[in-house]
Amino acid sequence: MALKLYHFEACPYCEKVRSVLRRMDLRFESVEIDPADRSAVKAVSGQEKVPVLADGDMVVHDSTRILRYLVRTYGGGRFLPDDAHSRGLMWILDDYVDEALIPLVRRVSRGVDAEGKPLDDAGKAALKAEAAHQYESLEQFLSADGFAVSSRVSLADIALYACLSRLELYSPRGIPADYPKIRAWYTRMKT
Ligand SMILES: N[C@@H](CCC(=O)N[C@@H](CS)C(=O)NCC(=O)O)C(=O)O
Repeated sequence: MALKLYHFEACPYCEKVRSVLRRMDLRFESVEIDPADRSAVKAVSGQEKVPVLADGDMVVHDSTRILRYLVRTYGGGRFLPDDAHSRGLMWILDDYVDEALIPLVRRVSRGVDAEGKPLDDAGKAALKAEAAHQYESLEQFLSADGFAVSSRVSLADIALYACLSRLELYSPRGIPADYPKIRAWYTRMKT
């Protein structure tokens, strides 16, 4: 088997890549790492973050770069919208999920600031208000039917779903009930 993925279950960036591999019917060898021990990841990629994809001698780290590599190499055209505007928006959304949403969701669940320092009650309340604002934006953005940037699933949906699915898996609250469009979209992604 040529493809090898270094990852761990709780990692939303890894889930994004696992999901694309599954949806593209690409078989891969799974190297599940201990988040506390990055030695195998460092040895193969020269850095410590997961996911890392090895395809023979080609080693790619960073979930978005891995997606671009997979689409380019194995033809994931059906996950790209047809028109240029929607394609651009798709990559912008992917970046938003990686750089804004995932770090925010993590900080809320851990109750820490951007440097990882514990927040007081006022800080936690401000962070929750920020998360609510992001949910409201997504609620306005997503439609009652269809997907993020077109009528079919694109990489933007997969990135967002990977983030929210880790939340649902590890947080007792999951997606709050007062966001019906997000929940309906989530159900469409699940089925
Ligand atoms: N931008 C990277 C982020 C990857 C990332 O932060 N992965 C986390 C696990 S969910 C990690 O390995 N963190 C270890 C670290 O920050 O040293 C991507 O999209 O792959």
